[in-house]
Amino acid sequence: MHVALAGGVGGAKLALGLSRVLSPEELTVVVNTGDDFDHLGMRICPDLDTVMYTLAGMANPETGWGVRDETWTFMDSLARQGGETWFRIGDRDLQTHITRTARLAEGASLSAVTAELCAALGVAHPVLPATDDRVATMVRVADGLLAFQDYFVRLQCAPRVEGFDFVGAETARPTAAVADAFASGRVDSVIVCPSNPFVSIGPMLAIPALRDCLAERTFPCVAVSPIVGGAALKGPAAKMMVELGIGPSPVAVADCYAGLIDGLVIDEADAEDADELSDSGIAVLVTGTVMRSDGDRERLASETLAFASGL
Ligand code: FO1
Repeated sequence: MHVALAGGVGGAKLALGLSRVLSPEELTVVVNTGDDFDHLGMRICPDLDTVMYTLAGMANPETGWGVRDETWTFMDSLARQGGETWFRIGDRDLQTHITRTARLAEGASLSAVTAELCAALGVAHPVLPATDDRVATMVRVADGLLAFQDYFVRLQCAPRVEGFDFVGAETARPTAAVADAFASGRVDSVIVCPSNPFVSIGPMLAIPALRDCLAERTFPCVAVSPIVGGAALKGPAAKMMVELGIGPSPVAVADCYAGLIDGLVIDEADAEDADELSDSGIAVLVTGTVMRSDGDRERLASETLAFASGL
């Protein structure tokens, strides 16, 4: 069995590629919950939904998040009534948040609700929240702390970041399904998807028992760099690295995962970083990592799996 750790849009793309070359018995996708928040009375779990919609073939191709062929009647009505519209929830997406919120209020765990939502959308591969406990990513800026979606969506990642806090992570436990997967002795490899190392993968690695699974691994763990040619394909990873004074480069990505990965997949545009990575003891695969088509996603998934199995 292979375990993929995934966050937002970039992570979901590789998770889709992996799901096309591995059966549901062969792949488990563990997803970040640090972005989750309560908004308009609903529990929103952006990364779980991005992975779920992507694997269901329903993701909005323009944004990567939300649902394709979306309509915005709910947002328009909300705007007319003077409601908060900085976080855009489409009509087709709305039902997911309502169902999740209602089931959580009934006492169901996030794991159970996620499994129900995935089953209803025909997603066969296990999509597991990293934890059923609340973990909230906070962004440290000059003025104090910003809740993640305030930073990411409302302020469009404009403030300069000084660091991150993952509130609740220290006492959070991996879900039973995640713990069972790692305890099964059946893990062939862990693939860290090309998600933002700080805010998509970081909150999961801040959960002590999950971090220990990687730190004490008996299987290969490889990451795919989300930084290509000094830029992030999507999102603020490169901007964050510059503001934190550590990059942006695949070497900086490897530093984020120090002691937790055996190999890094980097883009041909960053081939000159290969020697420095190898010298630091990280195996390197140089290939095309930009996923424009499903063919790209499958090829990168197959190459990453083959790379991991050779370590
Ligand atoms: N991202 C945005 O940039 N703007 C939005 O209005 C927005 C709404 C939204 C609604 C539901 C959902 O599941 C995701 C949504 N996202 C939006 C994406 C999301 O906030 C981020 O991509 C992730 O949290 C980062 O991985």
